[in-house]
Amino acid sequence: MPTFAPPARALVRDVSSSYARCLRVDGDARIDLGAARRQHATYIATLRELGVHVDVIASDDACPDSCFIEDTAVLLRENVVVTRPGAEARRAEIAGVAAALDGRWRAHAMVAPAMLDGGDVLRVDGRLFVGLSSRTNRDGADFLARVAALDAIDVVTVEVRGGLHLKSACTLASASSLVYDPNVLRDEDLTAFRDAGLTCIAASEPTGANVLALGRAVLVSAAAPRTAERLAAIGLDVRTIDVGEFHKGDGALTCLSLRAASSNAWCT
Ligand code: CIR
Repeated sequence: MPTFAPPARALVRDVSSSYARCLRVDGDARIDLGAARRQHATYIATLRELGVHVDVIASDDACPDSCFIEDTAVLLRENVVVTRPGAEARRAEIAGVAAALDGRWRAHAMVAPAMLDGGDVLRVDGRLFVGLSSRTNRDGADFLARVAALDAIDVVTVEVRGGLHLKSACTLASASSLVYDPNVLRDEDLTAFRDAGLTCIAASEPTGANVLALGRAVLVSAAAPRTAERLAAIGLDVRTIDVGEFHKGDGALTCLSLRAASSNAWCT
């Protein structure tokens, strides 16, 4: 049985000089590129401090959203799905990421009409919960399910009724606990997660629902101090980091990396 462990490796992508033109719901939110780059550097340094080997792909100035690399690929065991992102404006990001994935995985490029963003894919051990959202359709979930089956990983779909992605509304804080935004997910939406053995913890702040579990440590946004306190109270090693400039672009902690498990382990 594989154990839950921090990823052995993570792939991140530098913040594009055009990041201030990223897709976002609140077009009035003024993005500070310099602050975004500093926050991104801290994110990378924190992963490294926690023992994760981080590779950084150069940014693409033609792709404002390219730092949100999680959406572009789903790393499985031997296989990787290179996605077809739901937003057409983001599809040019794929080439740079596909080129950076080394020969460790067999790559499967998603084809139309399938579309899927990695932010809709929540891994819990040998299962992927896939959110059907404005960015991920059933063809995308089916494509992922076919590839995941090659690695003996199964797929369960979940309706995403609010927010951008499934993982904007819920993420793992540890192997056995899930934090969620109670404004987006109702009690009945949590049944599938509870059935998978997860304890569901309501995040006190919406930005608290996207955390990044790295073994016993968990990264929490500095914008979610009460969620951080709650997770510390259940014994997790909470690291708060400021990702405010990425919240302005509708992103958070998981979306800034693609994570690869070490052998005989799984990670979020
Ligand atoms: C977008 O709208 O696609 C980006 N501005 C934000 C993507 C965030 N991705 C993620 O949470 N996985």
